[in-house]
Amino acid sequence: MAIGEVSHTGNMKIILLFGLVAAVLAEVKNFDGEKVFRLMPTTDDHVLLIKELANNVKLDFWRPDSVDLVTIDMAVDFHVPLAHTDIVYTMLQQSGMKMGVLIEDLQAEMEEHLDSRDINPRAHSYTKYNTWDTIQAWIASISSSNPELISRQVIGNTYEGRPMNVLKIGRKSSSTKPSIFMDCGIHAREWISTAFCQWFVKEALSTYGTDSEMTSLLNQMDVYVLPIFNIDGYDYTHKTNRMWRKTRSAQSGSSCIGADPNRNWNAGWCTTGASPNPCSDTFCGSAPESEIEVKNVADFIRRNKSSIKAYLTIHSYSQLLLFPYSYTFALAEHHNELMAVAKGASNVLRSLYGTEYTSGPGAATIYPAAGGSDDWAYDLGVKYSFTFELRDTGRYGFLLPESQIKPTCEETMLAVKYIASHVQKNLY
Ligand code: DDK
Ligand code: ZN
Ligand code: ZN
Repeated sequence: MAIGEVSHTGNMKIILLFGLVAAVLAEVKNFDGEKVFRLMPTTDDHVLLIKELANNVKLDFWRPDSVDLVTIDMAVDFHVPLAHTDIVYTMLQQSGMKMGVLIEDLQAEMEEHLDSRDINPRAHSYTKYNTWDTIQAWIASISSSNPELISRQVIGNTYEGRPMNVLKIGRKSSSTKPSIFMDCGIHAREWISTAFCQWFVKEALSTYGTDSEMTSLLNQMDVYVLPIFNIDGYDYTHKTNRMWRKTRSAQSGSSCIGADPNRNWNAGWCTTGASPNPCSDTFCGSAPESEIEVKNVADFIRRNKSSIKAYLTIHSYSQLLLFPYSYTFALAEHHNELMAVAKGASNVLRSLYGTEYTSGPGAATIYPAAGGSDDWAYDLGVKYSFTFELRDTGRYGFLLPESQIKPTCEETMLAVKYIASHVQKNLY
């Protein structure tokens, strides 16, 4: 065809193609020019102002996880939709509250945090943020890689029907061994958490037989790993909204979607630091275990209650190592021992790259929050129950660059192994 001549059907195809691409792109939330603010409320008026702002503008709270949890003298990080940036900025400036901008352009940061140089986006890598499809394929292949050390079981499906796989790692034995249960990815946007469970499985398999601590652990105990708890939410953060936290379940009487899977456990359920409003990011759900993912895991832990000696749950961000309670300020029966273990684990974590962690009971260390998995497991009788909040402290927040996956996982491994060896020495 000569230059200048136009093929009509070819044009139509191109137009259709553009339309399709635009439609697909339109579904992905764009965060161009949107900012993340860090505030330091030091008076009751400051706190009131933040609550008032949140009442009028849909703020996306990063830390704490909802406006209901904001109190005096805590760092408060939130992401502001573009349309409200100017008014929020002006009101904050007038209040005299100490404030700064953590992230200038969320979209730019979002593109930058995928900084791994791995070229094949579909291949699994321990140093990048894998999609659910890639993780699912990885689960299948790693669990059949070494039948002497690893097996898997499906403990149920998610709300949208995805299979929840628990990997069991430990030397095969004819009798039931004492065990540790660890989950990652309760919250969808906390991608470093999900990366850690994959790293842990790889390290456990590859250092068994050479690392004496790991060898002894896997000889005597089993470690159950749920690499990704909130699969529906995680998939949604990859495909539609990077900042999603909750499950993806429908809520009767509301157009808002999902409940907070770390407010949905039967432990002081919805009494503090959780919201009865389905539109809140800390919505406790319609009842304890209303979320099928929570029910599946709770059932698994109840079924294996006599063997499970420790429960570890991995979140981000803030660099904290927490233990019960969060639903009350009352100290746990084993407070002193849990505090000593948390401090020991934080010290060994820091020894690698100097990363500082704060340890303590949830209510006093981060905020009162009922319905959490750690409190539930503890009250069920799992004494060694810990919540990790991994890197960082807010520079990147949930958008921790892929280049930090390796150091974060390496240092976290030391803490997890420290806790595991304490558990192993104190079997009960
Ligand atoms: O769920 C939360 O808000 C954070 C992790 Se993003 C943990 C809060 C402390 C443990 C609650 N049982
Ligand atoms: Zn979390
Ligand atoms: Zn968190």
